[in-house]
Amino acid sequence: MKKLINRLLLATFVLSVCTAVQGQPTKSKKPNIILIYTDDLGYGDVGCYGTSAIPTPNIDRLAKNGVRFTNAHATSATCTPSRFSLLTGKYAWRKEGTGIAPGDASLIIPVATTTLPGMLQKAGYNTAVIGKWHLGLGDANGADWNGVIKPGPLEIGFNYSFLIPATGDRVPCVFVENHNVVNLDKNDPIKVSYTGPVDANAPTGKKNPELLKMHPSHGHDMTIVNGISRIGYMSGGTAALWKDEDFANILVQKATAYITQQKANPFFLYFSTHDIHVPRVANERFAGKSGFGPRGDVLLQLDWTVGQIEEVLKKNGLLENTLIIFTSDNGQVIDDGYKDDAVEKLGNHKPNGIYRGGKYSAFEAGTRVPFIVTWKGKIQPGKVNTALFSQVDLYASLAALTGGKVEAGQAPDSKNYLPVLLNQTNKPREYLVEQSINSTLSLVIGNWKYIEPSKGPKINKDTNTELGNDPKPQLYNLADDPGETKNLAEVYPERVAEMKLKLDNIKQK
Ligand code: NG6
Ligand code: CA
Repeated sequence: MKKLINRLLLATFVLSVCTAVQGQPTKSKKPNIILIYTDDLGYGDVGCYGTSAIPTPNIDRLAKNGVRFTNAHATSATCTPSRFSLLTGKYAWRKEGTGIAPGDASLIIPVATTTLPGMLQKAGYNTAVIGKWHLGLGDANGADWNGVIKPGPLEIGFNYSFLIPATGDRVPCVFVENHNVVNLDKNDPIKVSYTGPVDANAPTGKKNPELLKMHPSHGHDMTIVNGISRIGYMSGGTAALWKDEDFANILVQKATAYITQQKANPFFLYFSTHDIHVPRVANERFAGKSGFGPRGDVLLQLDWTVGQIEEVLKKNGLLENTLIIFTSDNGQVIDDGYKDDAVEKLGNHKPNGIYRGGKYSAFEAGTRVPFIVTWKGKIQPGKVNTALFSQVDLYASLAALTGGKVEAGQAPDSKNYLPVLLNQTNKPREYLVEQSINSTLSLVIGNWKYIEPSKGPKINKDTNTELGNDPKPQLYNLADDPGETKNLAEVYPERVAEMKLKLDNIKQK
């Protein structure tokens, strides 16, 4: 009965949003949507998830004012495939070339796709991406960093973009606004290569460690920008080079400007923070403040960022009409390639919570991430939702919320779980697929998790992450054993066979 009432309430609510829109001229009645997509934030990195030693009051307030999910997942344990799935509603493992993208990759989302922002655009939204992109830019020849950089976000459904093109640790270390590098001096053109140095005389992290303010622990020993060596080689573009210390400030400024400008329209902002990815270089306001080294400092900075976004919404009177979703693209990692004291200063902070693995892994901490949703006056405050939920469902769920349309052939893996998103039910997804770095797939149904056999390595030695690979099938009961310590595959061979079959069918879909 309660369920039925909830459903009716939801139907009336969605209907009233939509009729208000159809009934003109109350265009702004459609809710704004802000998706705060953080980078490498672990399940336990946030105060309200119970195992963080680092205060995150602003993020915790989102949870206090909204709903906190305990079983929500990114689709993948790394960035590019998670973002691909989020924006297309399609599992990345269905498409070749969607693994971690090099900084000179071409746009990996075909321009014919109606993406999540594209769908919202058609439903009357102004759309923006601000922050980390990491989905490639340019055509098959790659991006023309010195000219018009396209196709990119503007060609796949965004009205505005301000990007860290790949990651903070990959060249080119410049911002791209819409189709152009910001502050580019035409007389100092940018050259980028991922195969070898573009300027044989230029210092690199490998040759010139004396020039570094942060040293690599693995990889990351190529071109030096701002005293930090990166992945890949670049030269030129000196006036355009970023300072890592400014990332959070600049992204907040851009988001504030966008929200303020668009306040009369329904808007969708995909706000993709650099924090807490490497290199972890906090602004001086946060550097040294956490007591947990740079990783803790950028976590404070991320929390500040979230507070700023809420503040600008409040200032513009938008909190009642804005759905805020806060989550991460994959789980935590401690040493991801720089000697930044993250291991040494971890102390009693538990970025994994009770889960095993981490970024890159098939174990739960690869994809189970913080997921918080607030909407003042619409979502009951202070609730916890235990439903199994996938970020791949944001596409269809947000379509349902906004009167948008999932067109035939688009978003094939996305299902409408709007009632879950708004915490009107905790009906779980029927099943969920997780993808690890080496594309080992896991299937979760209810409390059961099946990890398919894989010849991949057991451990990522560089990051010291258990990857969850095993040549034998694995089966875990996540209710009894959330830490995935007891492989029950030999105890329940029939369940293993069933889940294998189901996964094979999903793969072939
Ligand atoms: C890895 C990088 C790591 C990080 C990751 C992508 C090395 C040795 N490691 O290849 O530092 O950049 O790619 O992270 O280069 S993600 O969050 O964008 O997926
Ligand atoms: Ca990431």
